[in-house]
Amino acid sequence: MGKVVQGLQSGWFMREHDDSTTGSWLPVPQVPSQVHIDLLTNKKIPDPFVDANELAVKWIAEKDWVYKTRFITSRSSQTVTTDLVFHGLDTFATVTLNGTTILESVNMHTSYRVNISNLLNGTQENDLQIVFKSALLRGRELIDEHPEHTFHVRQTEASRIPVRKAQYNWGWDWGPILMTAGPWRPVVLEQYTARIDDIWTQYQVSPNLKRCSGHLYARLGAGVLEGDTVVLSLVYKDVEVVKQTCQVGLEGLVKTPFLLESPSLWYPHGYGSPARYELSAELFRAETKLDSQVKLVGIRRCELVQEKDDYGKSFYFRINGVDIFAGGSCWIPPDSFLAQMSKDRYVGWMRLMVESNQIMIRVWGGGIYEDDAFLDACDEFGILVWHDFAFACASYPVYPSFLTSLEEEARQNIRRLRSHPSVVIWAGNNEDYQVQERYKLEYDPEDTDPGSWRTSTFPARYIYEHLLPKWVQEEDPSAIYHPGSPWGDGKHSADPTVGDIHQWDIWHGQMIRYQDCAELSGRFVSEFGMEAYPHLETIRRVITNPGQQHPGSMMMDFRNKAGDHERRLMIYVAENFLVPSDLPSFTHVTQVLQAETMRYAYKAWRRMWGRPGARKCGGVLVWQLNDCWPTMSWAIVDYYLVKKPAFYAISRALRPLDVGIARACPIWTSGHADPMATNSCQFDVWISSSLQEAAEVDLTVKFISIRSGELVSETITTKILADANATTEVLENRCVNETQDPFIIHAVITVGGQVVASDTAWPQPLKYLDFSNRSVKVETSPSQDEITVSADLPVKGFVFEERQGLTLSDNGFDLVPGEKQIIQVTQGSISNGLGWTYIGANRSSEVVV
Ligand code: BMA
Repeated sequence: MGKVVQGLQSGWFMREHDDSTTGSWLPVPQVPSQVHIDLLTNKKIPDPFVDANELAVKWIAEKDWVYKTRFITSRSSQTVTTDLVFHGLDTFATVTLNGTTILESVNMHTSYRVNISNLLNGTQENDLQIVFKSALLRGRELIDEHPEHTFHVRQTEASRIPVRKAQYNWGWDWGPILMTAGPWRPVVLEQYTARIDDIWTQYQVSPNLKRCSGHLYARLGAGVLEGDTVVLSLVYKDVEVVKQTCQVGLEGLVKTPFLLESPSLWYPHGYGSPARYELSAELFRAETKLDSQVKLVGIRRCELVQEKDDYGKSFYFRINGVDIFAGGSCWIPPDSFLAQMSKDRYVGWMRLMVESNQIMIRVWGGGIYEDDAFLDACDEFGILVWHDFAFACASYPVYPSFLTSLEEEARQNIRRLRSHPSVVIWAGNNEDYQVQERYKLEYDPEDTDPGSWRTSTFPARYIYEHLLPKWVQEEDPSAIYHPGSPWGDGKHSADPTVGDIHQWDIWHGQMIRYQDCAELSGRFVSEFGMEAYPHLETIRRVITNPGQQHPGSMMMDFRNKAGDHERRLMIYVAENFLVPSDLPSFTHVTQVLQAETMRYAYKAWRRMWGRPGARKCGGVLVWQLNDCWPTMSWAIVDYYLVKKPAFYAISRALRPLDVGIARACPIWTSGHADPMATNSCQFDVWISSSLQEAAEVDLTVKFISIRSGELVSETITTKILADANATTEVLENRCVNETQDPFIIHAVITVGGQVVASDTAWPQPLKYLDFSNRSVKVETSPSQDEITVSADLPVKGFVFEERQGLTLSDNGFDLVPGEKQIIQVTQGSISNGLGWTYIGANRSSEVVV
């Protein structure tokens, strides 16, 4: 008999365990779910995302919760096994079936399978009940139970450390404290005679990419007998390239070797197509098919190039022999209530990556092991995934029960992720080595004895440098493992010569000016960021009192969770802009600030991609792509998928062929705010290319007065051959005639007469410039799907006020006299108007298209 799978999605009820707050059982519309979702649906709590309701729902964290349902199994017989599979329980769960405890779970990141064949009520209904204990209180108890360990923590309270639950639930510097509980991933009933547990491949692609050799595997689950057969096959575009019938042996594992000539390789977007093969296994007993499994897999050759060079040791990815500059983003959990994430929302997020030329996404360790929908989308769209293990900003313990739970968690997730071609690196943790440095915990790079790490004051080294690499090696031998993010061969985690760094001397730390990015690179910058407000619609939606809708109000400060955000944001704003106090103008300047930071950073660090043998910087990942609720944070796209101008700045800086201008900012080195220093003339121009062939490029560089729009110096035109996959320096240390008249430097590159990229360098800081009389024109096509923007004089930071459901082809750009910006409205409508503004605009009249 074949396998029958039945999702237990409906017919659930929930309530507080001791019944005192919620009263009777509340209907649960669907599982997966979490308590806040169901309490909100049943109108028992206000929306936790609105105003200060986060505080009004705080009590939920200290309660125990219970979910229950009933189900009938369609078949039962001696030869049929019935399992209940819990793909995710959040977190301390006791599961009973017909009154018998069948599972006690302690780990949100692990799935559980329980054979319930002997507990079923025949053809009658079965009662399933899951009690979720307060993870907050249990975490506090666990700390008390383990006095041998010091639970050092950065970000929120230490009770999160011993609990294997998404760490951001305890709150983070961009997220609320919302302690979830519930069946957060599907609950499924499976009935079968025998089953396939997992299928996967292990392979190697030859250096010349002409051959792929390896094995197809299937691990078999309960019910399988010696003599059963498994047909393993690999199909590409309907053509069977491998097919093998294997006899099942005692060990419950079958494998077959394969060799592919000229395999169709999986490429990240922009480099080729993300080809995938269909891997399948069918389990037979004589002629009867008992089970089957199918998976899309990809084949690629993946290397992390760490070689000694003039700058230290390189750190960059090479996929299918091509060096790839990994420009992209860091990713946090996309919702405070993950059970409400849909596949479509995941796909929507990943589309944004492709739209903005981003090639890599880093799944940050304070969240979860990402959903299959996320990974499938990355595979399909050709996005590289850097995945942290689920540890962040703390000193984790190594007591036996913690390690046992962790081993199951790690192995399961490595297995789940190993067939995804998008996943190119595992990192042991997020910033836990910084905790070791900060608290001066024991760490001797010369000490190679894992046993002594385990008993040191930084015992988690035993996890990151011994256990995790061992488990990765055993489950997925070709996977790349890196002990932490950041980490560099045991040197200081901020060492710019080795490994990856998190560059937080912009915003945090020394609060260095973003204009000085070029001095702040590393071999791979896996985090850096700048805060900005989301667009007005998002703010007004969640801060409902108009009297609170202004910078510095209590509700605005409450929503922004970043420590010292009031000071830090204001310093960066005040250094660069005249400080407005109304919400629309302040929102705008923070957005331009963030976009400027992105322009400086991505352009400067991509320039350091250099050329083969001199790849000084291998990638840049902004902190952070997304938000888990509507807030002011470092996100470049808000919770509702509304893009901030920084999104477009990154998109431009990562174009396959891009031009960059670096212009000196002598004012800050001289300390004199004199006009000559502000209006510096010294500049460089370069071209960044990720193309696989050299490109003939025409470059034009103009020097345009900000006051009059006239040229202040002779235009430079030149033809260049931009090297393939490299940086081509074009003009270095150039100067034009010094003038008191502030001017922009504007570079445009064309290929075959088509404009492919431009860049504009402004005198710094922007606040000294006179932006009066810009004569900005905004015209909409009769069909309202195209907007044309132009100005008589140079304009900085033109921004349309975006909103949910509206998609524009560009935003947050500069205007140069004589050049029109043509924007497509690709989704949504602007028939109700669309606000816009720019630096120095008169905001007193809200301008609409
Ligand atoms: C990094 C991250 C997060 C944090 C962010 C902003 O260091 O790893 O822990 O949210 O900075 O402070």
